[in-house]
Amino acid sequence: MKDNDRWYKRTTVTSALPYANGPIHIGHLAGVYLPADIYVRYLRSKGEDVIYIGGSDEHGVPITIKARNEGVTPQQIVDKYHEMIKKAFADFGISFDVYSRTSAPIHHETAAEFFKTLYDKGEFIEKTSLQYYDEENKVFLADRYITGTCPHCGYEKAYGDQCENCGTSLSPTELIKPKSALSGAIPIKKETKHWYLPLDKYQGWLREWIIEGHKADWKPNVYGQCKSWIDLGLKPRAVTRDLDWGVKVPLEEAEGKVLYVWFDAPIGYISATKEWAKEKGKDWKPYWKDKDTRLIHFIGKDNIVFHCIMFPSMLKQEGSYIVPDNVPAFEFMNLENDKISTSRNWAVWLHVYLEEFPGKQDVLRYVLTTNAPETKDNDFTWRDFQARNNNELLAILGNFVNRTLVLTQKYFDGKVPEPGAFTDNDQRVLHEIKQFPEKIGNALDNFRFREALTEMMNLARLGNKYLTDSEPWKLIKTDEASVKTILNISLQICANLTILAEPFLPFSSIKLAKMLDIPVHKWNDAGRTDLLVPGHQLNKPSFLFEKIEDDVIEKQVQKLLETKQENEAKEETISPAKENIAFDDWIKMDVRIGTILEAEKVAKTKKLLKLVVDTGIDKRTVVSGIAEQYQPEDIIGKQVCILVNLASRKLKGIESQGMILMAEDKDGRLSFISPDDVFSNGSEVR
Ligand code: B3M
Ligand code: ZN
Repeated sequence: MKDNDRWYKRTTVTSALPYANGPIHIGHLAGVYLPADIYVRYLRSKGEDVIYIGGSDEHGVPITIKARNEGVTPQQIVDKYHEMIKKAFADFGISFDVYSRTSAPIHHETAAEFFKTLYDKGEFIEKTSLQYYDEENKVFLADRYITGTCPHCGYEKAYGDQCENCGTSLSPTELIKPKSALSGAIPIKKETKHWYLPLDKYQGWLREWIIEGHKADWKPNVYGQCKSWIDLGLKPRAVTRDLDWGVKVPLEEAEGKVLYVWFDAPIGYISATKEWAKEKGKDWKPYWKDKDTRLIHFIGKDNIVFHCIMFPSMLKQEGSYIVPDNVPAFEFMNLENDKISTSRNWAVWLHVYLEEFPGKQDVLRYVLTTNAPETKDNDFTWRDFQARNNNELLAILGNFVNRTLVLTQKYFDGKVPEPGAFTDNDQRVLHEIKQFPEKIGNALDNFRFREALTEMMNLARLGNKYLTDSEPWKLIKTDEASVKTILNISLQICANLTILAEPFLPFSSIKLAKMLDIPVHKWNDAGRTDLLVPGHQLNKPSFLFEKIEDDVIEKQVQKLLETKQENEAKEETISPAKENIAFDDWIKMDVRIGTILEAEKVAKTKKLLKLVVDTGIDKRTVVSGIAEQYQPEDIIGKQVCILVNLASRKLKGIESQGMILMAEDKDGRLSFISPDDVFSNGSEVR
């Protein structure tokens, strides 16, 4: 087979391994699994040697946190969601050749062996560093297991890797008053060794392989991200963690350590292939080690660095593997103009959709592909879902097929009629039918799924228009021969649709093939206008699609409205009062009225302003996290309340001597606390 300028024998297609800590939603489908499935079905239809590899990503800290929050083990979490995800994919027609899981023994063996190969080659940098350790639980603390006060905005529940209040990414040692999220105790710092993949060492190869080698065929969003990372300069990346859940590091000295989840997970593609090969009695190696194999990863844009920089570097350094040919990452799908969010239950869950819309898998496949976030984020709305079903699937594809089959039943007892002489219009239509396989195939070869689906629907439009323009229901009275020709050509279009629609609408393709009483032919038969021979007996027609009524959609919109109201209600709850303090504690605080004399933005931060405040006692510098809501020029001269006896600390290299008191409401709006009238600086606040 030829892909642009490269011959290949087979294709290995993977799609990102979803974390087994929650259900699949339409964002996952639109951005990753649906395009991958369409692409694989298309290659299979062309008779190519292709495998589609999937599985659950079952390690990582989010799973251990969910397990701890629910009082169960991580294995119980992944067992529950792995089965749920696997079943939902199967019911939706995501046609994996294997759907495995990274808690499987074959994966632990494969990932450990991969690590050991790189270790034995001396690839890793070994580094000992001080990490926070919880003495009560006798465990090192992963970043998410450390909480404390954000040094930038004072938020007291910041995590060791990020402050969710001001968005600043942090390292655990930056947190003020860090404590263990496991025991609440103050953690100690303890030495620990980890192994690092020296990505900086692969900078040259990555530049040549990606920046020079894939400028033309990788999507701009993918190519651009890789280029900026490489231009920024890559740094060594730790590939081990002090955790007890994951693939154990296969070294004597690494007791209590596991592989970093993003080191082990992509190797899951390889272990899943081994599992598939074992089951099918095939050899897995050609799919990962033969230079005539194409490797294609379908992912969301948040996984680009792992699939274009980290995993290829691992494969390249291991030395016996191929590296990806393409990584067609998609952007994100939003829901009713808001970001899909598992924690806010703001999603259309696949397993719920399948329960509430039985038999309508293809409607969702159609809508999510038509709106696929191929080059920019896109939006799913229930009204659009209804409109696409009623005005496109039903009115064009369904209507054309139904009229053709009903008229053939009515006039010719459901037998394919013998065509007579072709008019110019007939010839034109027959010629156009032949163009569709290439138009659709070319779009799919270049990962342009929306365009490919539109072209498939254009074939149905061609048939619909041909039937409407030629009006066989009128002609039958006077010119039966022409009606035979018209319906024969229309039936050939239906037969072509069973092939060309199959990658996108597999359920409808099978249903239509059954009505025509033919097998779903291979792609190479598409474009033929003799797929149905005269005299062939058709089965009784049924409807491919049905109208979706307003009340059905109203129910879904209402459900989302209730979710939004529940979320707002949660946000509305005022944070509970902190624990009581003694009066003596309060009087230790020295709050004064001060006036802002100067104000400027702090470079490279979104939230921070550097202020000079006249406190009546002195003029001092204070850094304040108010930059997103206040312009420096607007607050010069403003009188504020300032805590003057707060120990000074460095924020972004600036000595901050005190804190401006601000009020913050449930929507995150900020306000100064100012005196009713002009007060002299230094006035005491009690
Ligand atoms: N588990 C999914 C995500 O980041 C992640 C993909 C792994 S693919 C090897 O959403
Ligand atoms: Zn913060």
